[in-house]
Amino acid sequence: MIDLRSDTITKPTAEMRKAMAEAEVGDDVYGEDPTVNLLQEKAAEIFGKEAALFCPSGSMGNQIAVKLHTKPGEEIIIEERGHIFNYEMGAPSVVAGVMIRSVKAANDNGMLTWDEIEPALHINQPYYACPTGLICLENTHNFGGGSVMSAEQTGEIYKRAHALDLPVHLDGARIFNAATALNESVKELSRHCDSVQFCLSKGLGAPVGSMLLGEKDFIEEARVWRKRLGGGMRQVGILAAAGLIALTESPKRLHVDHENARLLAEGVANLKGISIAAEKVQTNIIIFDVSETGKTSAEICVQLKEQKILAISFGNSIRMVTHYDVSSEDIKTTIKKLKQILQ
Ligand code: TLP
Repeated sequence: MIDLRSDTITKPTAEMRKAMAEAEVGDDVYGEDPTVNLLQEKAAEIFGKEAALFCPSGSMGNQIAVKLHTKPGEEIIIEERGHIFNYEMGAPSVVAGVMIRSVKAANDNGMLTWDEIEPALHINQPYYACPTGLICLENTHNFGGGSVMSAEQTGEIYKRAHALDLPVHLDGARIFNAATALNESVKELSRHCDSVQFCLSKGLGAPVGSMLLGEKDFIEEARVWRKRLGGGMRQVGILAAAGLIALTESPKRLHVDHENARLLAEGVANLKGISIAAEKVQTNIIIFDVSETGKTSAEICVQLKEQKILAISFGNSIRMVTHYDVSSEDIKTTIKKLKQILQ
């Protein structure tokens, strides 16, 4: 199978499995797992944040952040295609008791500007308006096609938000991909946010885990909420050991995934009925519209599966994600098979 459904499907490398087998462990609920502690210290150092918390998933990291930054009855602002809004099963309303005010970015890459955010805010409004409590950004923007937001763009939003006492949370599930594409450090890209979540288990290849980072007090409180949500893990150094390799080694090769994604985008852009601006593909995600092919996206995905290629369909589009288990040969095969299906 050539599995292009997501970079979440990556399997741990031999090096990760060895480190997992040999990991020193302790009870992390008591804060006594040395490998988890090392991972948290290392992540905080790399991101230039005071502290970090190892979470079971990106969703949990995001939801703890939303909970801690807001009060029930408030609104959070997020781009219309944002993951926290669409793919976390309404958790902001369940966990934090907040509503979501989504804003559609004019740019189809999903990146919001302050001019788009500002009219959606409820600040200093009459008491019966629902007050804004948080702005959530996403970098890379998954359903914006893996698009990237520069430190300047984030900085502008952060500066304006802070002038209004509004915190900013960054869903940086794939922030290392953004850093690679922009040739920028993750520290710089997450400087302008009060908290950031990134995933070890996507393109970085760890089997499980995400990190939530922020100020020391925020992370102490996040530890309480992680446990409350059932995310207190015990001898979890076996997972943190893989996470340490993901954090320090895997970013070095992400450019290969980006090259493969570009190759794939250029290949499919030439196929009849497919619409994608290949030159806009910046990281490891490509999303293309198939409405002019005469087939639905679901039909195409079924036919791809018969050819041992997996992709995800939604609406009129198909998403394909490159990762280290996909080679440039696999990309060529995918383009060839897709061409046959569309003929
Ligand atoms: N994204 C998954 C699916 O849920 C869509 C994927 O295959 O891309 N933030 C962003 C931007 C994400 O893309 C994801 C996962 C998450 C958060 C949640 O991470 P997990 O799956 O660890 O809860």
